[in-house]
Amino acid sequence: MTATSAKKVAVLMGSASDKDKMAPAGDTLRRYGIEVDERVLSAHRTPQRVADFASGARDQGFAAIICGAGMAAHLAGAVAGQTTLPVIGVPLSGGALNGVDALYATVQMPKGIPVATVAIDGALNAALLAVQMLAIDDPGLAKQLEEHRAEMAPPT
Ligand code: RP5
Repeated sequence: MTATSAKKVAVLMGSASDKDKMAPAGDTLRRYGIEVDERVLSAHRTPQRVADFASGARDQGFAAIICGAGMAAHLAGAVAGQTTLPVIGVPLSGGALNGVDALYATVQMPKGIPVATVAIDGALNAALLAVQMLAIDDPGLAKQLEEHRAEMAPPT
């Protein structure tokens, strides 16, 4: 399958305990009519499953992969190392450092393997970024994004 026509995005999270914080990603993608596949996959608890999923994601028709994880958050980097699809990292709050650890772990990728990192608990923005990627060659999605922006604008 060619990725250019894909309208499917994966939303991965490191633990079932991340579900509430990652819910805005799936909700937002569905609002734009994009198919979502949400999975709990851990870079340290289930590393082989992460590798298997990420290395096959392009052939499975995914266009982008959103990864949310907290604490020593390796998930986005581990996924990015197994695919050339765009990977968007969501550092999650919690633990002794309340998300600053996850932010640094997610954003500070060494050169060559990028992870587009959003704010701590920024699952909604991660989804919007994925929609914007899909909208590059989809005028319908681009129009939806423009309408959404107009809704957010303060009244004049
Ligand atoms: C990370 O550790 C997960 O992404 C989660 O944010 C955090 C705590 O996980 P649990 O101990 O609640 O499973 O791997």
